Amino acid sequence: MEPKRDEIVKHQLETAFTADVLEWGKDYMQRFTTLMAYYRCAMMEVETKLHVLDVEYSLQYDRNPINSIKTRLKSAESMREKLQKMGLPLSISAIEDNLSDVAGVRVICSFPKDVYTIADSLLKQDDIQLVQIKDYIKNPKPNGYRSLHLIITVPIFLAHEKKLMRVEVQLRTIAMDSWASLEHQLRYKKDYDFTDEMKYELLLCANLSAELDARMDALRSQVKD
Ligand code: 0O2
Repeated sequence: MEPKRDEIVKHQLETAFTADVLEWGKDYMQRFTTLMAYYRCAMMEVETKLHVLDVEYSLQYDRNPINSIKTRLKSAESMREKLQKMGLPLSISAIEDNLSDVAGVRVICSFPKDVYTIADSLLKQDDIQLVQIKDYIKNPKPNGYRSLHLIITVPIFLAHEKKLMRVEVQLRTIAMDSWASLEHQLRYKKDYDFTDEMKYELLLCANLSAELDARMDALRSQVKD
């Protein structure tokens, strides 16, 4: 931007907002950025714990129970939509107090049994607190979605304090993940609802993926035997 234009924009902003309002906006952004950094630290903590478990199990059993780990921070747009849906104010404390999935860790395991082994080992750690568990593997969603969802708190150690941060951990097998990823793509790419036939077809695909998991798990236990 040219210096002259820059000056005009600055002047317009200064007359539209008082210095107090601008200062408040700056402070608010700083608090939001800090909170997001804390969530990022919490994801790193959980990711490290999972890597350690994977290494330990691979030493013990000569194979890796975890295929891959993905982390994501919820976008500001998604947080806004969710708060509005819940009828809550768009504020930093509303995010901290009411949203459990700002920090998300997705763990893709090799076999269904690994999902529970990793979840149990993570939950046994004395600095991890379980807030909520949703077992969509034992009780799949009506559309066929399967995964194990945990909401946990994990401490992050800052220079002068310890903060407990909430993290959503989704554990699933490769087969569950491929179904969920494709279903997500289909659902979000089209701006129309699935027809009943499409919903039924998706459910059949989910059942196929569940059967694949069960058969692979049976093979895994034979190899172990
Ligand atoms: P994103 O971008 O993945 O974060 P809530 O989380 O409270 O809004 P709910 O239904 O109580 O809603 O939570 P739940 O059941 O624990 O599921 C939340 C997350 O699980 C979703 O996050 C998805 O990641 C995943 N999920 C749940 N159901 C489905 C499904 O039918 N298909 C697929 N592909 N994923 C699902 P977000 O916030 O939708 O999105």
